[in-house]
Amino acid sequence: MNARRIDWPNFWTCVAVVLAICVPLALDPDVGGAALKRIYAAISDGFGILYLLASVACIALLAWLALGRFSQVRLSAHGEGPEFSTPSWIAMLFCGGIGAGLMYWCMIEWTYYYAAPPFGAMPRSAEAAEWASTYGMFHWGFTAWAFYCLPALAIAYPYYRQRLPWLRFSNSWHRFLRGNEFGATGRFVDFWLAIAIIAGAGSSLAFCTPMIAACLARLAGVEYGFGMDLVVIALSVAIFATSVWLGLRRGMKNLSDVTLLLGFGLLVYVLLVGPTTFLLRSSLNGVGLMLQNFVRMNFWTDPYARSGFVENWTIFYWAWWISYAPFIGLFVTRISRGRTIRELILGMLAFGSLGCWVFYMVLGNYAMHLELNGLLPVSDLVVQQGGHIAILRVLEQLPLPALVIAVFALMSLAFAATTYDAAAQALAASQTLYLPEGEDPPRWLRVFWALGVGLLPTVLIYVGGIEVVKTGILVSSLPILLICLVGTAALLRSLFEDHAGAGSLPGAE
Ligand code: NM2
Repeated sequence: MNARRIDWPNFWTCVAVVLAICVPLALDPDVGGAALKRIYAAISDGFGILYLLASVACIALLAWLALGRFSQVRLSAHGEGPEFSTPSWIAMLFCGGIGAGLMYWCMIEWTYYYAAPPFGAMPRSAEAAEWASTYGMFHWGFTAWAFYCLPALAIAYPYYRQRLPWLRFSNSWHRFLRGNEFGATGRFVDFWLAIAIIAGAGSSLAFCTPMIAACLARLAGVEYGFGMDLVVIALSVAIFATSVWLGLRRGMKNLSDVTLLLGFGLLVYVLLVGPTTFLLRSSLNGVGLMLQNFVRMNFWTDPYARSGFVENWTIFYWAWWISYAPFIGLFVTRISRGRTIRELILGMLAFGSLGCWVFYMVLGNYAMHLELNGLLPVSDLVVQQGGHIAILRVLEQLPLPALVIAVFALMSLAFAATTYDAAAQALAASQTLYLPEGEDPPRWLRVFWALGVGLLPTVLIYVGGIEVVKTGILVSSLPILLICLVGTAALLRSLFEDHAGAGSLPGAE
């Protein structure tokens, strides 16, 4: 392997940043955890409005791009058509963008909103329940996928139209970097991609590890504890490290297909054996409420009551999607050659959202049904014993609980492994200079980052609490948000320059 191909300064800065955060946190969790909570409050209070403005601007811009004069521009150099069939492209979009984090949050997100609802509703009232079953879908809906879509376009457009020989996050700045892609600015952009992947993907692992561990402990008939968390981390890191080592990229792809099938199988099962009518009613109701209030929810800054709902939830979610966005953008670019701008936008926003919603509709509303009918105090379980235990108890209520828990745990484990496989690949690629098409970054680098992404959640779980995880996401996403603003400006400038003729139908050549 040619050592010169590795971007050593980028690599070592990343390692130093991860260690500088993890070591003090591990040594003094109390002080570190409290400091992180203060940082979260300061950023969400001071910069939160930026995230909300960005969400509104992003939706408006994508609507214009999908419907306006550039909608037919193709992401290919000579107007050639799509590389993958539409159904498999949609499945890849969804699988690539979503991981085990969805499995965790779809089950229990509503409990937080039921206890502390938005828009001044009474906690635990019928109105609170309405918002509770709606808001999760909003946080995993159009706006969220819009945050994925815009950076994807900004990376894919120069990559395909200018036929760039490398696929890096700094491609989105290509219009402004011309000729200096490997200078300090371009490298800084790629460096932040790495930090955001570690924070974003590490957080998914931090959320889902205790959940998988609790399920496995129940199946094995042992007590759940931190040791079990470590077993799960070791297991998921081992799965993706092995796949990286053996080059099982196809294997991982098949695994994610099987995972998706298992997931939808579980949804159909719960819909049929669960309270079918209630699930259908609450789902339809939730979608209606969200569509009706879509503008309000996007624009809601809560300036008078200052309940903290927006800072605690909406801004946290937007930050999480933003921190994942460049990483997903690189993946989406790889699979979207030949798609038009309109196809990419509508495909991501419509099918991405729909895929997330069905999990919230079935699993989230099923859990809520248990609480509303006095069958299981899910909200109390979340507060007292944590989301992972609450999820396990919810699954136990279904017929054939052992089978359901096994399927759920397997699925989450596979989701985690595929997400981290992609994360390790993207991290290693961002630190490899001059990566020719079709070639992978060095194997040791991929395995190293597979382990690196595992380290952060171990420390976060130890320090404890989702607040800490949320802070990591928020801090890492702020520079990404600013980088994406510049990337969007570059995209627009290139579009206007490349298709200057009035009334021209670009890409139709
Ligand atoms: N996002 C979609 O764990 C996951 O589901 C990965 C998380 C960014 C909130 C994606």
